Amino acid sequence: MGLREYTVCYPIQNGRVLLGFKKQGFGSGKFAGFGGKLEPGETPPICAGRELREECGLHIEPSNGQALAYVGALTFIFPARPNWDELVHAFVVHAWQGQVTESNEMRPAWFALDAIPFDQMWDDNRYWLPQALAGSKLNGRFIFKDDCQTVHEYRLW
Ligand code: 6U4
Repeated sequence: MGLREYTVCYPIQNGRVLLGFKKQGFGSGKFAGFGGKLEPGETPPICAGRELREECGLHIEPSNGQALAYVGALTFIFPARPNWDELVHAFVVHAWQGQVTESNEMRPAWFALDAIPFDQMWDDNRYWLPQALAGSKLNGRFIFKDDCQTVHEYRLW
């Protein structure tokens, strides 16, 4: 069986990134990008757009080919909890419509690109997110320690 697939996306504008403080579910209590599980039949970009709308109210115009930029695929492995293993398709969002709105799941907040709260995010973010927000395409594989919170080792390519 393949890994469960998710998306995560990060809106950026004017030197700032929009993150969400996750109020419930997997990763609650952390700041994270917006995203969730691929539904049957969804492509990663469609899932990314749906989750962005559901979680913070922003709408991506499908006809704008520049709006959503694919970063790459990130694999997260939790040896202590194999049922958490996942493949996450990451995106940067450059254009949208609508107003940022709090949802049941996420409280959105803007952060300057040089003041991202890595200590309150998934530990892997510090290793790949700055490059991704700067425009790099990258894939990664992260293996977490038995605490399921700290990156034990990782590879980017
Ligand atoms: P359910 O409850 O399954 O309907 P859903 O919104 O589909 O919720 P959710 O919120 O559990 O899924 O998705 C998890 C989110 O967390 C996805 O956007 C992927 C992201 N994520 C999980 N592990 C991550 C990690 N190590 N680093 C990261 N994002 C991660 O940056």
